[in-house]
Amino acid sequence: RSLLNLVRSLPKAELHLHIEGTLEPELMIEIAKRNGLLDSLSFHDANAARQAYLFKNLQGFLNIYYQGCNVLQHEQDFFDLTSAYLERAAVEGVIWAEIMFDPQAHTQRGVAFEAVVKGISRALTAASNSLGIHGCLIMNFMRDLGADAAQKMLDEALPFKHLITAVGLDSAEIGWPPSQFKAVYARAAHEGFKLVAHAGEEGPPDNIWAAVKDLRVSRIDHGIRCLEDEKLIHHLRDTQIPLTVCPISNEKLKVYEGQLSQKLRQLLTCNLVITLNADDPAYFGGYENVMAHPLQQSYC
Ligand code: ES4
Ligand code: ZN
Repeated sequence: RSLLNLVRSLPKAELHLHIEGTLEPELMIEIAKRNGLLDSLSFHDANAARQAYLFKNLQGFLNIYYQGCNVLQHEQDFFDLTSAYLERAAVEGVIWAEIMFDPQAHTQRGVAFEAVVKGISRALTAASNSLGIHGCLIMNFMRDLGADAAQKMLDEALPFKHLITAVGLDSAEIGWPPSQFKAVYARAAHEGFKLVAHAGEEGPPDNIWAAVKDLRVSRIDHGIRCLEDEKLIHHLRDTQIPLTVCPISNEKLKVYEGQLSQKLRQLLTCNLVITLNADDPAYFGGYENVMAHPLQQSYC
């Protein structure tokens, strides 16, 4: 227990967190009310929402996650969402947070790109001044909207380039191999963005190879299925490309068979660079306080 407290008190970095995945039901309801959207929610109190958060797979989660996104309409909504997360993370000892967001989930519904990026970024600046938590933004392309839509989003992002550090790739993985996004990643690199991508979460190890070789990412989000490919393990070890692992998310989305604790131990014994992260804590639980989770306690 004292080790647990020690870990809690340590300064931590969060490297894989979807800001839309931190939208707690209470705030979702509050924002829905002020935007006149309460009737659009399939639940009317926070407990009912949490009970609906039982997922069979990644797609089952994504459907509920994008539905939750629909209440976010104005810059103030994105500001409030991000401020609430940063306050909570600061209390849990996070001093550096790389915040992912899905612009297309909002621009598709007619929300201005500017409202999204300015709301999130203004909250981060405010928290840097008041809470001592710092960080940066990672803008994700949604894989299942395809490469042309990704190119359009990159165009929209260019005027706000100074506010965004990296691009990433998320949403459904199966059926959307990274190679399709080679051109948009090359352009993003040319524009000065750092590159990351979700790969090997639900999809096969080949997606990790493609993210590394075709997209030229410097970090893999999830990447846990590298364990099925020995050559890939050696490559990740030799290049020290980090994996931002999200054990609670993997458990809640049942992304693979077998024991998760076993998988984490394997990643460590292969001498891979891995970090522990929250992913979508409003839906999966966890936040940065992952050490409080029984799964992680076995590592203390
Ligand atoms: C996500 Cl867990 C996960 N996987 C892929 N895309 C995502 N977007 C938000 N959470
Ligand atoms: Zn993720």
